[in-house]
Amino acid sequence: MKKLSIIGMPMDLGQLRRGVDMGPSAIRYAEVVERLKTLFDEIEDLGDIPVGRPEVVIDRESKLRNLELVTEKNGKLAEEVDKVVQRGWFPLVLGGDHSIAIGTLAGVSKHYKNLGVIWYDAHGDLNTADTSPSGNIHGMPLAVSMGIGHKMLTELGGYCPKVSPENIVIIGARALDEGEKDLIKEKGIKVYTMHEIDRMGMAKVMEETIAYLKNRTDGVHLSLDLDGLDPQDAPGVGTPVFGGITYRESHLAMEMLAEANLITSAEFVEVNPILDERNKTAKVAVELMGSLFGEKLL
Ligand code: HAR
Ligand code: MN
Ligand code: MN
Ligand code: MN
Repeated sequence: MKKLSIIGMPMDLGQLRRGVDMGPSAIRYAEVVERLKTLFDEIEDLGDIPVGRPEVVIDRESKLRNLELVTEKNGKLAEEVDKVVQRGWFPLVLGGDHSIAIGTLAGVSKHYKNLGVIWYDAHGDLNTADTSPSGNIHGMPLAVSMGIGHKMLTELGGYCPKVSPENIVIIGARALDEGEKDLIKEKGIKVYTMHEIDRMGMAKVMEETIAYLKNRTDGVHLSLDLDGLDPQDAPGVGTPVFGGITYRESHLAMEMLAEANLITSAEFVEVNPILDERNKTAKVAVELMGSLFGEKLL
């Protein structure tokens, strides 16, 4: 029985641009349930985790902006995701800024001995308070999940780390900060930057990624930041970076993941409908979900 559980996480506290809290609504408006319902035996939408009215409390100064609230809300997300996995359903989390990966992974990872993570993103999200140029926690979740960062975040869910560096594959990177580059080298994290994608082609990148993770993990989480795609295809994101993965390449990547039957949980993040063009980015997200969950062209 294939069962899909959708959870909305309207979080915008991990960065400074308002609007990404409406990501889950935009994705639902793009008919995510309708699109995916034939691909599963059962599908449920659990609604949104309440995040509140962050405009009132937004902290513009800290090196770890909104640390307490980001921790608290991610704790709630982790509990929900944990319950979904426990019931044997596939958790699909709709963001929200990328800080929500801290909660998703805290909920998922306890169910696996050796969780793998595919981080599909223009960014590494490998900063700490010391290396971050912004203080924005959405630039930190992958480091946090490896156990690197503020204790409140790394200890979420009561265990640490959530994922080990050799089980991570980053795809689409093209805007890495110096501290992130150092950490990648120090930990030996596998990264396919845009250079490798251009050079090898997406098919080869995904073949290698799948072979690499299949051997060493007992589950794989897909954390897909829509800014991994080129801004022409996904304009509705807070931190767009030119020269990204195309719409077609992204479909191919999702189709290959579906064929490999590799992914056990997923999140689609950073959709900001205020910055979007007629909900294009949310629609792209839903189409990619279709491919990820096994939609066929023929
Ligand atoms: N690396 C920068 C920072 O840490 C920018 C992060 C951009 N944010 C994201 N994450 N959308 O992928 O501030
Ligand atoms: Mn990201
Ligand atoms: Mn990003
Ligand atoms: Mn398609």
